[in-house]
Amino acid sequence: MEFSFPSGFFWGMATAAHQVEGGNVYNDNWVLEHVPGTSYAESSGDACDHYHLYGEDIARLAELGFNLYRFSLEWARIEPEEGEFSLAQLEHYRRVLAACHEHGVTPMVTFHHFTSPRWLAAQGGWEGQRTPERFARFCERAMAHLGDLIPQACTINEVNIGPLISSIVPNFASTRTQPWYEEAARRVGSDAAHFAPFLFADVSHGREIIMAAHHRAVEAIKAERGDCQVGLTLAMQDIQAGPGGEEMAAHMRHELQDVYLQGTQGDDFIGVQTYSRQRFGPQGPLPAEEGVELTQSAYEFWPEALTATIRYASQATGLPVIVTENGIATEDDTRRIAYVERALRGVADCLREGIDVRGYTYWSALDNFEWQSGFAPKFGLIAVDRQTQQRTVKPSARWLGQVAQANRLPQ
Ligand code: GCO
Repeated sequence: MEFSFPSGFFWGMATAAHQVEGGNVYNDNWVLEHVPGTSYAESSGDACDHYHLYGEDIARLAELGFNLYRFSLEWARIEPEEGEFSLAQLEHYRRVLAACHEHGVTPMVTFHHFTSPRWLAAQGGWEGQRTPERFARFCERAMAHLGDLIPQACTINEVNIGPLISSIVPNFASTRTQPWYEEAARRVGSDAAHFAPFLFADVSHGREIIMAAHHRAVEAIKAERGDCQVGLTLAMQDIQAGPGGEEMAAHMRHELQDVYLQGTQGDDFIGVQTYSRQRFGPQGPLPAEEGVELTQSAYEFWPEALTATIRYASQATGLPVIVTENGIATEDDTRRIAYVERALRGVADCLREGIDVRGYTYWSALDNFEWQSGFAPKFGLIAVDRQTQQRTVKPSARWLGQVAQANRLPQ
């Protein structure tokens, strides 16, 4: 069935600073990538050199028909030492924001997307009691310089990523006892017990700190610009019960989703990020079901997860939903189109049911640095030759751009 989206619907592409900019040498992740024996497949290096090529990337996105660009500010560039703010770097992001506005693209700015300055990591990172106040100070300074150009903001990307990873990756907690992790801790001037980059923070200390940081950030952003639409984003899976797994699935929904969704009161929207489903049995996570296609990141090809998570987030919070990330890692671009089309049919169903969905953002604009997996997984709508930094628009980008421009999903 053909479906017309509400007028003003956001059609976005997303990136994150560390995954595309290149040369982000001042943050904690750079250290993790560079210690001997690291579990990172490779260094982020020059990434997609988006730090210099943002102009052409934003122009291309607009030309393809998209009207929103979600990207993140790199805290470690803006505040490379505690309390030392770089006006030159703030000016860089002013130019990025201006490029969006010049092309009629709404910028959606993420203030924290996984990476943090080394000095923060040296002081307890995302288990440090003073981190919320330090993060709020950064948000305040960034907003003071950039706020007039920021209508939409995400405070923290995937507030629940730590517990999510440890619930599905066996022995993830033991990472912190590995020699390479200890060496990274030493390099930032800490020790393994106190070195807590965002992706490795222990949930028993981390959750309250992360949510406090979110609340302080909302205040700081709103104080500078009251009409800025602010929310957090959540890594959501359609959590399903396998045989006998009802209780475990309900427990995981509570731990990974509800406790965070409950902390969004007063926000302007909830950012839903979904890639797949996850089934649980009585003892824990179940492997992919036999016969279900796998993506490059070994997730089940399960675009219907988006419908389920939009409904879940909307019902739990009563807030408008923005899909801040949805996508697939694949070398086969026809599977990307198939995935997005099915996901969008689900968004259309949610809108028909009366759920206030404001936009759909595809992860990612570019083939980029996928954290520990390096550059192998291809999430991008646009391919990047990392020798020449030349971009190649994939058919999926044109397909989704046409849907965006028409604001309509064809039959
Ligand atoms: C996340 C992040 C992105 C990832 C994407 C694909 O959701 O983990 O926001 O940084 O690259 O999700 O795994």
